[in-house]
Amino acid sequence: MTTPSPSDEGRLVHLGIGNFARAHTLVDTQRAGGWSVSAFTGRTAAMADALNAQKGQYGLIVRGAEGDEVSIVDVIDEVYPADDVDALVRLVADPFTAVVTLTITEKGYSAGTDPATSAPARLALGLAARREAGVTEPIALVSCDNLTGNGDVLREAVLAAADEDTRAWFPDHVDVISTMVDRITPSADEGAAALVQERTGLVDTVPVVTEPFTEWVVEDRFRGRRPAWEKAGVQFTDDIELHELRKLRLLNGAHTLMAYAGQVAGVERVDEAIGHREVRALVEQLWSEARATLDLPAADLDAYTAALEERFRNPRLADNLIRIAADGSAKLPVRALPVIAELGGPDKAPGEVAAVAAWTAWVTDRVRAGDEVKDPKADAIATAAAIEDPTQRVTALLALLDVPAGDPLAAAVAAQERRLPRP
Ligand code: CS2
Repeated sequence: MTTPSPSDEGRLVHLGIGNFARAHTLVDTQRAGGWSVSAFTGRTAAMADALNAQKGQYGLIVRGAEGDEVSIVDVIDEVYPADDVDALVRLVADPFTAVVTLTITEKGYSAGTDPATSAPARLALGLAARREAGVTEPIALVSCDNLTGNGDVLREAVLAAADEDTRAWFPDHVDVISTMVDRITPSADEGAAALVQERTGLVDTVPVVTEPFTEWVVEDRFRGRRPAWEKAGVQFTDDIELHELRKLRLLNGAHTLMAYAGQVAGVERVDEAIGHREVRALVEQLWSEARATLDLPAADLDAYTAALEERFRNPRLADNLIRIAADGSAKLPVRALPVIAELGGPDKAPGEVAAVAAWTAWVTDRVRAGDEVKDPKADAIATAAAIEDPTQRVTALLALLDVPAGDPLAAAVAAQERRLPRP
């Protein structure tokens, strides 16, 4: 019997190869075995050169509260810069490719229909080529970003950019899968490369640092091939929405609150923010509100938030709040605003209002200090944050979250801004 080649089951194409995918999705794909990965970069094309120079290998440092486990991940065949549209089209059209996973961040789904700037639009071109090539096996597009119904959002974004023939062909040939992904992955610290080399011998310019916890819940409706992710502990479900909402509202919601309220209060890292008495009280408040929107037993929610608190307190992970603070205009409408609406307005959700107020206060501080705000709407944020009158300033900032003028949220946010803990 001949040994099968390590990658004879199929090819997975990954879009957006940042730290998160390399700590999560690709690790599970390696554990599943039998698949090769062709990846495309997100923002930084330099990642393609760095990983190709290392033959796709990189060091993974799993940083627990007690110590580090270091291993080499070796599942990537080749990495292309995001703008290599020809390569993406060729790979998606190839029948050996059966799965595309995406970690393109929240803003990637509203990037429009121009393939030069939009990953969903590039995928639409790839699918058109697959249709023209006559490939019959369904391909699965698997969204791994922090959005409610991320598969539905992806489907809309791809179809908006697709030609008419591809739109008609799509339902029979493409599965769009929602998933909930979870693994806190900070930016690698300065000592990470030396640690990887010392423990594994690999000279690695792009190591990944992550936490021990990892979770991936995937909608169970692939018609074509997929990696045997269950071998890596991935859970398949028919009810993805509850998993998504629980994680978005409890983990990501608390993250967003801490990112802004923590920095406004003068701390820099997640473990410091959760250890700050007043910031922690705000997190508790936000959790009690978010929990009221989740149809899950109290004991499950208690266990979930207790585990979250322990993860946030990991003193060795050094997760910087500035990482989580990026792209607030794309995150707050997913993490905080739906809870405020579902609970019946700002009066009913002071913890969620605090998350929004911490954002308006934080961007205002940054803009006025001349510091960068990383956000797809950075220019509009700078203009709004410069407005002198507090009510007008808050109203203009909230408009960037699609909150209409006159909404009671503006007054609640302006009042809450004044109550935020300061150094
Ligand atoms: C964070 C997430 O950047 C953010 O906004 O909330 O990256 C978070 O660390 C992951 O979703 C954890 O799974």
